[in-house]
Amino acid sequence: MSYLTCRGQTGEIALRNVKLWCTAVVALIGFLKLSSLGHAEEPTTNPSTMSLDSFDMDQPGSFPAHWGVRGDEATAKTIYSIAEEDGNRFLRAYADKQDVQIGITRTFEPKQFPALQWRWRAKQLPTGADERNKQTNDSAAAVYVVFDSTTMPRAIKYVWSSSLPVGTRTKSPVYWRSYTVVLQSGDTHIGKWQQEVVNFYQDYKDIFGEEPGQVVGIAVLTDSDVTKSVAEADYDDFSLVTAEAAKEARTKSTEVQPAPAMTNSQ
Ligand SMILES: [Ca+2]
Ligand SMILES: [Ca+2]
Repeated sequence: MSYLTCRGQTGEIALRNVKLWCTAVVALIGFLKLSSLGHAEEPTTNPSTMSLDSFDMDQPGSFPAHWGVRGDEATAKTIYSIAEEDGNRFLRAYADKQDVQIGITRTFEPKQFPALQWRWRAKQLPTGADERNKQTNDSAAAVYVVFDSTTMPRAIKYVWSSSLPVGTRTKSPVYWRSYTVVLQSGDTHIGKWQQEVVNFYQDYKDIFGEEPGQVVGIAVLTDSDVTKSVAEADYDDFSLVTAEAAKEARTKSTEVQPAPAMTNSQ
């Protein structure tokens, strides 16, 4: 049985001129949009951060332009769409007994940008979910950092868990090369934007006991299929950051308000 099948498509812009569309059996990313780290949706003058996506250039109601789908594309489009509040656009996910992952590919050395920051807001927790067991492995929100390979990647899955305590680290019950790390738990902060920053480089070394290879992508998943419930969450402002910038970010409050939109023009 073939582990991975791919089909190529024409890319939409020069820096993303090769786009491979992959379907993996159990791999954590089945999407692949090749691009250099040098590409970011928005240019930044701050070398300590590299914006991956703020969604501010996407049309409300649309599927996020720079993201690929693992699994059924039509289903993904019913789960993930751009929403707008107070002039800020962000990624909204609403999964009704569904489980489809979407992601964005950036290939780079993790020592260069060892940390990822974003903000998220769980709005509905999948009922009875517990990421330790296959039968209950759903999360209101999850952000993956995918390493080493697109065919047999290792991954760290940062979750907003329905039930597991913050700080829990557990091996995935469905994919042996992935570990789950709990950043938020239950309804303590539900409905409120939470700022996160993770040093995935250090987490990789702690979890897998060796130096990572290249990062190959970032993915998100809001899922509720095995608990047959509903999961709902919003995501925004994904950026890569240097270790120094991540240290500064950690000292800030975890509860944040949406940033003003960069622009409303398209
Ligand atoms: Ca935004
Ligand atoms: Ca699931």
